Amino acid sequence: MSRSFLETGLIVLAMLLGCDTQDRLGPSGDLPKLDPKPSYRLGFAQIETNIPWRIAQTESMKQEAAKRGHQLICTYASGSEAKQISDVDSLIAQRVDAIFIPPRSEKPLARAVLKAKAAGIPVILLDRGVDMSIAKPGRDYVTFIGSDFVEEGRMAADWLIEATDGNAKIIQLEGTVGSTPANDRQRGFEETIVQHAGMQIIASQSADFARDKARHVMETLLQAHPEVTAVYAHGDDMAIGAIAALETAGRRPGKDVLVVGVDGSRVALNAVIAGKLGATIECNPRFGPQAFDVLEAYANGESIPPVIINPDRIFDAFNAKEGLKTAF
Ligand code: GYE
Repeated sequence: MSRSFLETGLIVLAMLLGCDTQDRLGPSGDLPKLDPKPSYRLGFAQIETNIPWRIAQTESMKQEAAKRGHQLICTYASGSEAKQISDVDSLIAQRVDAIFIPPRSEKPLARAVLKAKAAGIPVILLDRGVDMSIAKPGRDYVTFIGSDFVEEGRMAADWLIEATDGNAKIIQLEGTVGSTPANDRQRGFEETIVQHAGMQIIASQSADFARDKARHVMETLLQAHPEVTAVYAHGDDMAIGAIAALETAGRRPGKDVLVVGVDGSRVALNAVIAGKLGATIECNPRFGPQAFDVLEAYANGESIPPVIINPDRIFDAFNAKEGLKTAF
């Protein structure tokens, strides 16, 4: 297909500006529109149902939808990317007005976002991102709402550096492979500890954000690395699993092995109060009010920033009780 002089000129200009030509040419560059309506039929393609963080997020989405009079069709992917992709397909087939997705991992779900876009359905990403070389905010999906996970990793590292005087042999329990929080919590943590010669990661392995997996992984790692003095878990459930493994092995979590987690969950805050967990970095799962505010603003034609970051606190022995008042 031959291009007009003007098209060729625009392509060259876009290339010079470092932009994907799709951004500028043709209707595929546009985000699907959402007409302002008093009530929507919406999809929420949730990852799983069985961890407190996910349960709290789903609850918050359902409550807020009900409060505002929207219908929310929830699907649950049982922790499987393939199922989450087919859930998005089914929401597309049901012609919902828009879809909220917390992508289990970045690459596979980027394709699902593009499919929804091709079907003319706007997508808002909640709490996890997609591979931005495949799908871009403001072009392929409306926005990402969630935490700055790199910053969370830095906060966990800063706490551990201070608590250990910059000397620790660390086991890192990573979240789901290829997911934004696992990638970025690892990056923020490692970038920070690298500046301290005494902070050393002796083993790093995924436990998929799950408590039982973390307990098993930790049991094995403990045998290979009895010299461990600290555990950094990308999620509180894994931190709790690690604490259980440490106790089974006769180690004293919080005393001879310091543990730091992320999420600020109720069970984690109680572990902080019990002296077994050193600290947990907040990552609030209650997305409902914000998610629907953004959706409605988008429908009203307001310009939406491509990334919307929620601020997080750190909970340790000083403020864990305070955190319990609103914890999930
Ligand atoms: O930290 C973890 C959950 O994507 C930010 O997912 C979320 C993470 C959260 O499984 O506990």
